[in-house]
Amino acid sequence: MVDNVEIPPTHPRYKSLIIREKLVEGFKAGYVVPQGLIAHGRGECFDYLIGEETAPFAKKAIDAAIAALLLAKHPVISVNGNVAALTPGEVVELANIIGARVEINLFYRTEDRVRKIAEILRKHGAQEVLGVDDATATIPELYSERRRVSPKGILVADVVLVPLEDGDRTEALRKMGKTVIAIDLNPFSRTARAANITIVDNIVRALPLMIERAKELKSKNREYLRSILDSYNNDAVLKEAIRYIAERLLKLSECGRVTLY
Ligand code: PTJ
Repeated sequence: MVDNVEIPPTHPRYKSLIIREKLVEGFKAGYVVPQGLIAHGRGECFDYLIGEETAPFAKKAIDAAIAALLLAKHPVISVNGNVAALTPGEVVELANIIGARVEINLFYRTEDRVRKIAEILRKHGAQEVLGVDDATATIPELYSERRRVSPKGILVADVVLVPLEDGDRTEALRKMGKTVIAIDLNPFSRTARAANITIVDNIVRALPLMIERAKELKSKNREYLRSILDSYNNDAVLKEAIRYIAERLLKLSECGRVTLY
């Protein structure tokens, strides 16, 4: 039930509508920004293009991402408004499995939003949330509110997971020598191209798969994890994503009919 309007589970776009409603609820509660709704629309469009399922290129990136996070000394998962609305429980669960810290980092930072997002994460079991009262350090050469980071978190992290990100911070974090893992449905975005590892998938599918893989890979030795990372090539994975979309569209354009009736 949303605003007294029932979304029937039989609706062909039920899952997608429920995801939208989570963001709208977050917007009404004041922790998702209007720009977050626009960002989601862009994501939805790319999700249509990849067929709304996790493709092989995303699975490769997920394996590399988990290997990097498990090998890291100071892994950090960065959380913004959209992430808090869509996957708060999954962020906390993944952080617990891989031993990562969770830090709130917002493009449109206000103390009120930070407080609300921290509350949501704590409600989902987070013992520690960085970036609340301790965002006292700054990322050099970054002039947006995203520059404010915790000295215990992103500042000293060697690997940072940045879901639904804007490109500037990814580039700035790379310049600081950090390994950046992005989750971004748009394989053409600056973030996707600047990250070391880009998971081109919807965060609502990617995070549960990351949790599954983290449980499996956690027992493997460091050499095994290193071999996954060494054989990973982000440029090749992004090209695979673009080719996948192009071939899928070509196939659709050549099939008998694309109309429903
Ligand atoms: O909460 P704040 O203040 O930190 O602001 C968050 C937003 C998302 C508004 C801010 O980071 C922003 O403006 O992001 P961009 O530059 O619009 O980039 C967001 C990227 O995430 C776009 O490339 C979208 O395609 C992608 N995206 C949107 N929804 C999803 C997604 N990727 C994966 N899963 C999604 N559900």
